Amino acid sequence: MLVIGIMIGIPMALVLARWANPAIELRARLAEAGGWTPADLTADVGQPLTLHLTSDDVMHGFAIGQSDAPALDVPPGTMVETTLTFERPGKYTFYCTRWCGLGHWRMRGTIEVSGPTSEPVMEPQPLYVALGINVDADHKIGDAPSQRPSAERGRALGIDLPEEYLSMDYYRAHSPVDLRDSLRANGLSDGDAWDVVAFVWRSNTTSEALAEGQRLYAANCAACHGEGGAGDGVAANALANNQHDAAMQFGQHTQRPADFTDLQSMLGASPALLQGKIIRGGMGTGMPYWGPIFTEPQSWAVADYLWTFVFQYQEAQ
Ligand code: HEC
Ligand SMILES: [Cu+2]
Repeated sequence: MLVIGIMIGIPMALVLARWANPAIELRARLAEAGGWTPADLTADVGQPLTLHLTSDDVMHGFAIGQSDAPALDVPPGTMVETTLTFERPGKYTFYCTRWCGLGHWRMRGTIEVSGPTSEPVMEPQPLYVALGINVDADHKIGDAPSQRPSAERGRALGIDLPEEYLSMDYYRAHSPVDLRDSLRANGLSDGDAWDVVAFVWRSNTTSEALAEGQRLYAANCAACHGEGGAGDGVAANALANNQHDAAMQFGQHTQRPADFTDLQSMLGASPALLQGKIIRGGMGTGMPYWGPIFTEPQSWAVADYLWTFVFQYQEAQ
């Protein structure tokens, strides 16, 4: 009896465990062919969720937003198994990490994780919302300098700056032109004022954040905004001519990607505005939203990195 019990019981237990938590087959296809199927998954806190990932066309990638877990490659024709366990309830976004064409950015899905204590986690308000910044408003200035301001020249001026301009809170909430105007009112020449602005901007980030920002930019932004930030990535013309797949599928009017080397435009934008546009996206312009993909420090790191196209810093020239 005992032997029979073990012989039947163990396989039964295994079958039951598999049955209670069956692996979910998650198929990847180009966004225009349907993206992820299924795109909406559910899980329970603490319960393993096993996924069998396969691609029906080209190489895709799989990662969960706002997590440190490394991305998985999902090659066509093979099955990749992964098991996820979530510690906190909430809505997680999974996304493709491999450039698979113009619709790549739309290859996203969600995992709704419910838990025993389902009190919603209070998300802090993004800074651009708290400051009432309209991230879609034009912010060009009329009198941009003819060359890129230099943090090194600004530092070398050795100016004793009033304390209020040196805090992170000031930096994130103000545009370079705001600080330029304050410095001019304090008697600095225009050229010196811009260099001091570059120095203050550089003082509010770190080499580590800039390196992280550069990595995120190359992986996620360069295809549209270009390696050098000039708005001339491989997808730029399709966006400008409204041939982007978002335009064709949803009748949206996409635009040319922003040019981060355009001093007139960038010097009128605050870090909060840039980070706000990054997390919220463009709402139909073709600029994707990255809020569910990046952690908060990552979204600031990539915003900090955008200033390397505007100012001459020591690194990342
Ligand atoms: C699929 C193409 C595409 C990708 C990928 C993309 N962008 Fe954009 N982005 C755009 C377009 C188009 C605009 C202009 C329209 C708008 O502002 O909504 C834009 C605008 C912006 C702006 C607003 C600039 C300003 O002066 O107002 C910021 C900031 C920005 N993008 C940052 C990023 C970052 C950072 C990434 C990568 C994490 C990224 N974008 C990825 C297409 C893209
Ligand atoms: Cu893909």
